[in-house]
Amino acid sequence: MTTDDTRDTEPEQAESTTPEPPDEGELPTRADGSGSGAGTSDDHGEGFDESSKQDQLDEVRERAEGEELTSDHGVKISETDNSLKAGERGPTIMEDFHFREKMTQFDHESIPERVVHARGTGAHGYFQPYEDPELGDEYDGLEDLTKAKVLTNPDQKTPVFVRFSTVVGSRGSSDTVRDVRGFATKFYTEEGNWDLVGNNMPPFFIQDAMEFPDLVHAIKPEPDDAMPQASAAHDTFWDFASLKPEITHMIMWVLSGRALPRAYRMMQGFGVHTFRLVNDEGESVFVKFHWTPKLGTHQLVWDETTKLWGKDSDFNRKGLYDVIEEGYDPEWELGVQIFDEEQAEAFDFDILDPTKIVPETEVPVRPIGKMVLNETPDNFFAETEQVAFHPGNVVPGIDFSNDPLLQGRLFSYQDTQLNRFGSANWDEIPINQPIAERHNNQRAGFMRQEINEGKASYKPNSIDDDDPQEVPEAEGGYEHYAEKIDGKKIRNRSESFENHFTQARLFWNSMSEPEKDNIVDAAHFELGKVDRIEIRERMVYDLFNNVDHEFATRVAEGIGVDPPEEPGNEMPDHDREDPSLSMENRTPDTIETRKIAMLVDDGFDDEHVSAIRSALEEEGARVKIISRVLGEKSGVDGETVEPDQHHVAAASVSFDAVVVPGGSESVDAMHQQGDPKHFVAEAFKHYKPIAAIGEGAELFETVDLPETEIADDGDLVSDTGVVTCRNDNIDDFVEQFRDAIAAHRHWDRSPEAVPA
Ligand code: HDE
Repeated sequence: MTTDDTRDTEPEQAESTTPEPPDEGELPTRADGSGSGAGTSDDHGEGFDESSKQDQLDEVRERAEGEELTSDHGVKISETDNSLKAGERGPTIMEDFHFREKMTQFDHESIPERVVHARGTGAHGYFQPYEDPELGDEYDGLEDLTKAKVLTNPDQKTPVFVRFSTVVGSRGSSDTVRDVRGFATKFYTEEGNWDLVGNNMPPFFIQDAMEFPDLVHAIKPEPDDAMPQASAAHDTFWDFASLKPEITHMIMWVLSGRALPRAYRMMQGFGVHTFRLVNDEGESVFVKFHWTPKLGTHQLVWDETTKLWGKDSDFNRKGLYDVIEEGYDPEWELGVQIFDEEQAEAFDFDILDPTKIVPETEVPVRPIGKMVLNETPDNFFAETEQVAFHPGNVVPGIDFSNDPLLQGRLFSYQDTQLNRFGSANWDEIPINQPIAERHNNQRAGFMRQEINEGKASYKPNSIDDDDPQEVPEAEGGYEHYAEKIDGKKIRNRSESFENHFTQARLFWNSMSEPEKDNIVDAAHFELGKVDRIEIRERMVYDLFNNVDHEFATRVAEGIGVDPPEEPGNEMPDHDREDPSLSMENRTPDTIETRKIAMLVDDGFDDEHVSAIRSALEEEGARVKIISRVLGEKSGVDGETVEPDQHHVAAASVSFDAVVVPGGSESVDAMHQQGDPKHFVAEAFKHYKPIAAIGEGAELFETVDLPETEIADDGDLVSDTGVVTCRNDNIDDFVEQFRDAIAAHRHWDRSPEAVPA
């Protein structure tokens, strides 16, 4: 977001028919477009709505435009480039308060980065439950299951701030590393803040919070040489992993394309742990939270990610920022899996074990609402860096399970904020403040902002009428679910946490062949970086061979380990699959927000350029013109275009697809340049849709795309996502290209021989 003036309006819409977020008061529809609703009355507190958080932040926003320079204490400053000296060439004088203040502020302007999830990016938006019963017969709302209004009142848009992150890398590391992604949402609900601090993968590495420091020490850069940065591909991580069979399921996810998300807006999110919902009667069911992106769940490929480290290392951060600023507001559907004690008992895993998922084949995901991110922060430090999440922030109707990982997190997050902010008053930082009113006797500490009036800061008190008053549960006071617990104090792990391979195998079975290939390739890279052979052997024999024998054999063959002769003793005897696990089944038919490179030079075919651009933009794609140098380019019929980027700065890895329009002069010029040919070859190598029309198709012939048919005169050919056209039918050409873009990646290619 940029100025105060534009804050209350929607970001400027791109020149396209990009769907706009619903107007204030409009009821939400399903992320897939179904459902609608008629307006109903708002029974919530007066003035609480989607913009409540922004209104609150407005009070502390500061803009220096047109203002005078002052010290922190309001004294006008006459000169800020030269320190005060004893004589023109003499030493600096201590009394220079402006120098001292400026330098002290600078010396202290960094705070400790997060020990994990240091690199991230954030955005504002809102969450709104769907209107009951627009989702079909099955849906009957959650009112009977939870008293949390944030999840049940379709008239309520609750403001949110979401921070996405990588886990392992430090604050300045690259975005596209192989890693889990954090997906943390702060809901500023009318009943207080609720933080859903999740990841983009539903299981976790370990089963008990006690193991977290070990996991993180193992995966972070090694302690002696501080290498490698932002990567698991080193001995200590795989040493730890190979000795912890419970990690196997998560390892399968981390080796898959899930760890290389195309964009934050194309990523699922999961609450990971089992939580509880609690209703007005104090009854409880278990719940797992799922975020499903409207734009599909998509991945990058490994070679592409490594190039992005250098060419576009802010790729995911920039991706989120750009789409919101350009007016395409990313959207997710919130879904829940609900199950009770009895169902939980019947599963072949323990619902308290965070290395397990509840397969969607067992309990379907029930959609309950949508989240839209529609505003970028004004200040990265004040908002994205200082936002502080805590899974212990829950509201009435949402409660914890006994998952030992979750229980440990309830301590760690508060503690970590003390380290980051040096004060228990981190909740007073504007981005962390609830919108709900708060009154209590915690009134002091470092950097206290609020001025609490009154004499009594204790309870009970008679001096101030015993205020602030406790609130009975029936009137909205938080009450923990009264779970009956009867047990011995014991440092132990439940036997029900022991099944380590069933779901790892379920995941492997559910992958398409290209996804399996990706997993094997990833294992070759990761374990190929491990020096110690015994670690590589343990991974193959003790873990992978208990998932799938063929998988273990394929991994072994690439990393100098003798392939196992027999399947492992613990390999589960099942061939179950869960289609929801494969990203290939999460590809909706849309090209919205995809970034398309159009390669041109002077003498391009005007009709091609305008027809392709308008047709794709009409469906919400973002077309960018790329040329050898910046500055106006002219078409044969006199149209001009202003390139968005030039070859020295642009790379195919930053785009989803590439198209080369005709125009003999333009294409001849590109024949003389290496960059456009490399651009096309590299996009092909990364399985992206590529298209060329008219003379543009000649460029594809020069590039020599293996086993791919290119259109002859009079033809239109679409072959494994390569669309070429040598006739006048531009409409059909664009349609084929559009479908190829919607498919995202074309795995049925053989790009191995492409020199890119
Ligand atoms: Fe975190 N985690 N975590 N984690 N985590 C942190 O808190 C921790 C876990 C997650 O954008 C830290 O404020 C422990 C699971 C996200 O600001 C820290 C354990 C899941 C973020 C911490 C876990 C997560 C964090 C570091 C095992 C998915 C970034 C900075 C018991 C459900 C939030 C901070 C943001 C951040 C501890 C495991 C997600 C140290 C002890 C499981 C998305 O408190």
